[in-house]
Amino acid sequence: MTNMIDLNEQNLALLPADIELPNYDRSKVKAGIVHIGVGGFHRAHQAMYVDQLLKTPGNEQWGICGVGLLEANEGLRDVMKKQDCLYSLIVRHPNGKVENKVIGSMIDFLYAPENKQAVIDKLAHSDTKVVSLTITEGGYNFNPATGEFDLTNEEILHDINNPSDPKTTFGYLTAALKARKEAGMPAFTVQSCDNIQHNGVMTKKMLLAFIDQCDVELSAWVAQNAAFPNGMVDRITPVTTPADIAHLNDLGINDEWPITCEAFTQWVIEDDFCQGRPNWDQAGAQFVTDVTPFEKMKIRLLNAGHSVLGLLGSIHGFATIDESVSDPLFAKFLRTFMDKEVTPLLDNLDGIDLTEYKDTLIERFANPNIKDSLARICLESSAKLPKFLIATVTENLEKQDGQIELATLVLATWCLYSDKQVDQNGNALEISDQMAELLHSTAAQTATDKLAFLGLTDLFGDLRDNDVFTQVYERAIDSLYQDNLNIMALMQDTLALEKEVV
Ligand code: CS2
Repeated sequence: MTNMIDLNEQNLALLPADIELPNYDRSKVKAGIVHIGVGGFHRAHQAMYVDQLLKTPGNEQWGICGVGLLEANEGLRDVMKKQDCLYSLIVRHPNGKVENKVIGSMIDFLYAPENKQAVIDKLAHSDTKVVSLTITEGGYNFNPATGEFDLTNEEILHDINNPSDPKTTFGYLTAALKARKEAGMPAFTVQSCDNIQHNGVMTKKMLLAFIDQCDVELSAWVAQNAAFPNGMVDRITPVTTPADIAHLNDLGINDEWPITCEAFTQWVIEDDFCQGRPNWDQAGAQFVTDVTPFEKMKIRLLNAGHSVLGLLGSIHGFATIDESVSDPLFAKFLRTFMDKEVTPLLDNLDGIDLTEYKDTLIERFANPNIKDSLARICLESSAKLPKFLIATVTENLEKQDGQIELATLVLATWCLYSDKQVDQNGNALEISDQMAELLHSTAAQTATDKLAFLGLTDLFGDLRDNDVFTQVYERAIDSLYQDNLNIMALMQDTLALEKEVV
């Protein structure tokens, strides 16, 4: 298309009338929030809430400065620079309705590898009141089985020994907090927006464990002065595809990195901030005193549900979540997993109808306009499954009548997936996991030791020693490793084994 308009500050007024624009003066916005990890999710979620808020005068102190710590963020830096940190958010409803917005809440972006000190200075700046994080489940550097900080990680060791040349989030936060303490300034709130239960508590524990290695006095000061609210975040945000860029091109806009997301969005936050906070509730978020029941419900149903479809669907040869859940057997398997293996573990939630929540989840997964790839869902499974799924199996094993058949089939499927790395038709799977090599070499021993995969005790804890579990797991492995695997037949058989809940 000719006459396409490049997305940037100067061109905002030239964009087509049906695009929602940041109708506030961005030059007046200050960065009260520094956000580490500017992935698609942050751009579809928190940055959208802030954008919404900035539309009401009086909130100018709550703009966002994005930070990319990874060398992989170089491309994002270039686009952010070119586009004055503006990007389009394409919101796709299940009925085909599409809303196109330009989000203006990010006012600056720092690419850490090119200037580490600039990032430390920004974090230490007096305007910075909240440092928010989407660094993925793996970024918190805890051992999934023990929940303790992993001091064997090489980058962490590097940061402990080189405080002025950090690589990890912990190194940066520590350098900035130290500078603030020395300058007699207040600390900041560290707000995790990742899918970890008690993400604030976890962030605090990990950060203090790191600082303890460097400066015990600083650690005590941070424990006293910083705040770490827990929160539950939710919005399905698939990976941006060329089709999303083409969609905007068709509207006459040249945006090199738009974000697509579903219409649903939720953010439940514990109101625990040490230096003030944006009134996110005015943009649709919810403040609560205890987020525990919300986060458990979301992680154990939505995120685990994704993993169930992700692993089984990958072996079947499906490519996306909507494709998987539109198969009636997959939908039944998912719903039975939710109803019989997860729901009995969830606390009562005042004002939330769990049946309705699960119905909505299935509808969201089925949204045909959100092509959420199974490759994205299965990405970094080793950091996700211990919290999303293995915790459910462990809790069920502790209960007298807990059911584990379906989740165990998924775990055994993860073994097959890591071992063979192909679907049941022999097509290669795209696997990306920090632990990929170890997962593969361990799973590859299954032929001689059916329980070999469970030897990864950092992930599975002591499940290998639990006879009730290993019996179910071994049966699943036997069926999965048969010639001419038919995963659907196996899912059907497994469903038949699930007992009726009384
Ligand atoms: C997904 C999440 O990464 C995953 O496995 O389950 O990214 C999920 O889409 C979001 O948490 C939705 O809020």
